[in-house]
Amino acid sequence: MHLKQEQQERGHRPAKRVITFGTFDVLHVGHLRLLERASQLGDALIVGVSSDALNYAKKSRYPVYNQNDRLSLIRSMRYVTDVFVEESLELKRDYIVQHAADVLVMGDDWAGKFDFCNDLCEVVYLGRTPSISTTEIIEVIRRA
Ligand code: C2G
Repeated sequence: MHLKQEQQERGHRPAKRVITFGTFDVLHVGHLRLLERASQLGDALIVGVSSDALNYAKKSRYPVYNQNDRLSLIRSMRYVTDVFVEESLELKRDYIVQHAADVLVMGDDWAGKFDFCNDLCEVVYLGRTPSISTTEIIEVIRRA
C-alpha cells in the first residue's frame, strides 16, 4: 500500500506540499510576505530560485545577488523547507512532479500564466505587497 493511501486510511492527512518560484534578488519584505503566506497553505514550502542564467535570459541582466547567495538567504527563512535552482521556465511541470507539490503559489503579477499546471496541482495566485520591488530599491540606491 502507498504511504499516502495508508496515512489516509489511518485517518492521517498526508503532508501538503507547496511550491513557489522566484528570483528573490535584493531580498525585501514583499518576498518575505509572499513566502510566509505560501507556507500557510500547506505543511512544507519548497522554493525554486531562478538561476543567474535564467535571469539573464529573461531580463538581459544578471541579478545583484548571485544564485548561491539568493539560495542561502531563502534557505535560511523559517517558512522555507527546501530550495532548489530553477534552471528554466519551461520546466514548471517537471519541477511540480519532482517535488511532489500539491499547490503551486505565485504572486498575482503571474495571474493566469501557470493555469496550464492545474491538472497536476492546485494553482494559487497571491496578491503582491504594494509599493516595493527589487527594481524600485535599485533605483532608489542609484539616485542616492
Ligand atoms: N512579490 C510580491 N510582492 C512584491 C514583490 C514580489 O508578492 N512587492 C512576489 C512575486 O509575485 C513572486 C515572488 O515575490 O511570486 C518573487 O518575486 P521575483 O523575485 O520578482 O520573481 P520573478 O523574477 O517574477 O520570478 O518561474 C517564475 C519566476 O522564477 C518568477
